[in-house]
Amino acid sequence: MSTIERAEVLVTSPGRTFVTLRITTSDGVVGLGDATLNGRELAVASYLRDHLVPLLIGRDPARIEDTWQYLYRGAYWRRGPVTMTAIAGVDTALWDIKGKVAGLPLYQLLGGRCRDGVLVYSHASGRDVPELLDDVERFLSLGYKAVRAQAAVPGIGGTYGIRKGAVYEPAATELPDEQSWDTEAYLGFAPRYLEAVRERFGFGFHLLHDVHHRLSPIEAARFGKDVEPSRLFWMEDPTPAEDQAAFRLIRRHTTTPIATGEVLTSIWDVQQLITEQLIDYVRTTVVHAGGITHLRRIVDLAALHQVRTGSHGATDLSPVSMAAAVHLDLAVPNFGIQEYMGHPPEAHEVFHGGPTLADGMLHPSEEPGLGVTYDDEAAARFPYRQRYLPVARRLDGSVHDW
Ligand code: GCO
Ligand code: MG
Repeated sequence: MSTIERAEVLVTSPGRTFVTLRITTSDGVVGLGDATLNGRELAVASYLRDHLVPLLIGRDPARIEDTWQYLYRGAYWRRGPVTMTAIAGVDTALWDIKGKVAGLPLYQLLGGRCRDGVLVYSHASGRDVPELLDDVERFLSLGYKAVRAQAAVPGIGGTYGIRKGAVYEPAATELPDEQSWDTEAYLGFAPRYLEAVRERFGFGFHLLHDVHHRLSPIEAARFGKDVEPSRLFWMEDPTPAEDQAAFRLIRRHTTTPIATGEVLTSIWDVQQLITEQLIDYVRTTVVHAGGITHLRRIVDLAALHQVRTGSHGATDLSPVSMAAAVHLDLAVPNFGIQEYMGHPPEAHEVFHGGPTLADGMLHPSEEPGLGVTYDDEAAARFPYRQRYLPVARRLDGSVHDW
């Protein structure tokens, strides 16, 4: 029997930080799993290195479900981003190994293709409306069929989702950047620029918008009603995601589709959202929701209730996660859309291979497993740098959801 011989926790910061678990079997097969938790990444590195790696050595790499149950139930302490991201790293690496042993790309092990390619959306942003419109034009001319639009709210310093350099990275400072927030200013401004996007470019593509947990349920209801004429593909995280029952109120008032779940980590955290049909798209991911084994369970529950997938795919999900996401997206019947922001060029010096983009769709690698390799020499050129996500304060100085 082949056994797990080595499990290494690799931390590197090529443009931004990634935590990767690399498992090597006694037969010399190597599997990769992403275990990145932006701004709290070393907690996962320690969870893996100090608590999970000793449990993995000597185990049968083929027993993916059993390993998942062993690590989850065996911890006694349930759920939560650190635990679920660490388990995801192990689970993804074991699926990579299984694909390599079978000589098949991962999507074949998950049931094979359900579609020709994976529809993605990318991020257009601007410091003002003209800059946003230019950015939307850029993505449409690149062939994207779906674009998320965010513009900085005038008069408040800095907000989420606005790209500064070539690639958006919110965890950019050594200590958390303090940004300000004004709900009324946002509610007056955001619906107008979404209208401006539709006026200029029409309705022949999907338009998305991320509210980033900033509104109360009744404010989110007002926002959803207000943007109905712009026919959004979705409004994302209209209110903090952990309050599942709050989505009932939003639902009662608007037909704007709702997506949530990028910060949620288990089937229990999305159960009410899905079974009560309070959302249209579930944004849980391979990396933060316990790996392929657990995310597949969430996706199946969602399918029963006509909820589709719309997995998080920001720059903080490594190329390993993105590859895993695309294999799963290709193979599940209730796929909706995949977020895809790309990565800084340095990240591609460390991670080679992975999905390719053509006509607004991602296509997985046909290599066995995930199809991504890790370059140790390149990684050594990008030592770990600590960076934090920002925090937001209301105009009166009190802390708001970032
Ligand atoms: C998105 C997200 C991100 C997050 C980021 C936090 O929808 O893409 O909201 O951009 O802010 O992943 O690290
Ligand atoms: Mg988001």
